Amino acid sequence: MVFRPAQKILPSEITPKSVYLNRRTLLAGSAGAAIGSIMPSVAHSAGENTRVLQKLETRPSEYSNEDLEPTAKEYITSYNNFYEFGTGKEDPARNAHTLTVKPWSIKIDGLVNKPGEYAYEDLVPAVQEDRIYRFRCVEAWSMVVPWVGFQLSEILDKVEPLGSAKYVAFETLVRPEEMPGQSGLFQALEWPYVEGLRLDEAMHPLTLMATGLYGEELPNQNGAPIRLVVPWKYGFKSIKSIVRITLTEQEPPTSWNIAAPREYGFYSNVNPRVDHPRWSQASERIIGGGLFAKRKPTLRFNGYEEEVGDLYAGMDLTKFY
Ligand SMILES: Nc1nc2c(c(=O)[nH]1)N[C@H]1C(S)=C(S)[C@@H](COP(=O)(O)O)O[C@H]1N2
Ligand SMILES: [Mo]
Repeated sequence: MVFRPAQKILPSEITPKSVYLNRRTLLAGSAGAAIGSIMPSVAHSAGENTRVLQKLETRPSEYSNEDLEPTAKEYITSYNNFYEFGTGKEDPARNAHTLTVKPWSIKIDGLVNKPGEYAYEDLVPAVQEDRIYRFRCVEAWSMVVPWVGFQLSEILDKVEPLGSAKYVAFETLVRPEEMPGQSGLFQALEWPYVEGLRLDEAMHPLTLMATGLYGEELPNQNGAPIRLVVPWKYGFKSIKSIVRITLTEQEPPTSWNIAAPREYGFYSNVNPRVDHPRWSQASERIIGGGLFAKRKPTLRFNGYEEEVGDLYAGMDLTKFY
């Protein structure tokens, strides 16, 4: 069993706020010098993102990897992929403060009994769960993130998928006035950023809608106010700042598959045995592990094989990459 029983202590209580909020604490020691030199962006993120992140009401979860040490908040919030704000790892933390995240609503349509424009407040439960998950990017780096969220299945149960629904499609906001990566000459991807899951993957208890991390609301650069987290798949499946969810019969198009179909498939389950055409997926670099940290062997389904392996029984995972 991967998961230990839920504990009473929440991750937000384990790490004192001063440790994860205050950059100076990290930079005080000699290790801080190295952090500063490889991650010059940290200085920007704290000062310029002025949105006050509310503390969230949470409860423990049996699906949390309580045995894993979360990556420091400094790294989770300053080393990001969010191409709507630029392609550099430090761009989202520097640029995303301009995004308006309140009010927020999600349009839910397609093959459901109860389509509509749902206000954020109508979808997000008052008390959410603390879930520590591994997070593995297709670029072969990884973190451990203490998310706050609730199961996507709660939303799907509410809108009642029709029997013909086989897939769930997701869309990120398009708002070039507030998203510098969506304006200008160079556009890294087609907008909106789109992603999708098979309905059974979407209904799986590990599939999370995250609204926070480290016990507080999501910083904009991490996909505020609400994003998907699918811990056994490469990070690009975990689409940020979601404004639309559509139930479909056909497999929906996905952004990275459109951009480079040979390199990024629809499934994108973490798989150390199927290399990316341009690099190995056998091991990963641990973000925040220090300059001389050893690479960690990558786990099948990112360590969640016991929970999700059955979803892919009989499938050739080299073909369905
Ligand atoms: N809308 C949108 N969602 C996105 C991305 C993006 O560029 N735009 N990047 C993806 C990729 S490649 C990764 S690794 C994760 C990064 O999440 P994090 O910045 O919270 O670590 O977000 C994913 N979701
Ligand atoms: Mo990624």
